Amino acid sequence: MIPTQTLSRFIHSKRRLYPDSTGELSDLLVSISVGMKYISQMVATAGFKGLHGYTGKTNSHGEETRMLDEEADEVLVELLSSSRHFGLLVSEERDSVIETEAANGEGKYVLAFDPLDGSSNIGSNIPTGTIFCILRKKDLSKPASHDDFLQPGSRIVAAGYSVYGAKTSFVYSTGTGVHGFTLDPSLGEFVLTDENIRIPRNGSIYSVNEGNTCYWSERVRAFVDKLKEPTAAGEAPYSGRYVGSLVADFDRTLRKGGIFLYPTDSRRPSGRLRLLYECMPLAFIAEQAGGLAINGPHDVLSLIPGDIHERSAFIAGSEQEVRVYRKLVHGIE
Ligand code: P6P
Repeated sequence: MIPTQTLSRFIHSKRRLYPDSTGELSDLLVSISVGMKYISQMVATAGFKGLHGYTGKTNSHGEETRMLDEEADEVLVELLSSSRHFGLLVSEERDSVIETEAANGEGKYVLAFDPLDGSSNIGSNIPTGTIFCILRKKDLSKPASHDDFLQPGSRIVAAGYSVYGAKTSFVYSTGTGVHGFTLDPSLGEFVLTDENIRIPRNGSIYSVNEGNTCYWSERVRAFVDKLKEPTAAGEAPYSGRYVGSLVADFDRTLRKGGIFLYPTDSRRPSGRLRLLYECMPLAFIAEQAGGLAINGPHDVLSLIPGDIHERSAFIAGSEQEVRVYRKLVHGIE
């Protein structure tokens, strides 16, 4: 049977549910998926094109940038700036907001993305990915501004991520469920492989960098230790899985259930992951799939970034485990 539900056909079929939709959002998602195809190719061929190395420059966070980070960033900025749907862009790789080709009045949306998350793993063939979220401008009658990125995640209109691994997958939501696609290299198309992904209510895997244990609070340590013990009912302890690439760890948690956690610690009191273009988009996906995503005491989607590169704690996954975490660590039901 030939794969018929390509991404474009699926997105446009969903659009028919909203007769008054302009199709702009559908067009955006297809544009983003084109960028992901380019990046998938770049990642797959980086090894013999000598693109695994560093550029010798540092990004706005003082981190050494890899050639692939820069290449992925440039592909997305060029593609999405010319789409004229976005008033402004934000990339992890750039200090400030990025102007686009949208004339002043154009561009109902703003887009924030991490062009190549996990790129530090690229040399060892560990999965990497692109993460994005789309917000509607606060005032459609005005040109986009920096302030349009400082909105709560509950205002996201679409979000998603890709995983460049053994296969290239693309997972997105526009607020009506989470859908997963796989790139068919022979077609050059993303084909629907998982319609309406639901995260299991609980799981048996926990995902955290245990190298940070000595920096955690006592309560975080107690929570993780508890996962490693057989339960009173005699159930086996959780399995530990940590890739060190957010998209890979999150995607496994989304599909298998359990919990991913990157809490604050004494070294990183504000957290390690980026709120706007890592935590918020993945929180949107987690909630759309029936899971939860918190920064500890608060739902990630209720947070308003104070800065486009703000960091946050991120605990996400099955409803049961995330609720137990919030109760044990923060005393919140
Ligand atoms: P740590 C990769 O550099 C990244 O930004 C995420 O993809 C990943 O979840 C995290 O950092 C890993 O951080 O401190 O465990 O190495």
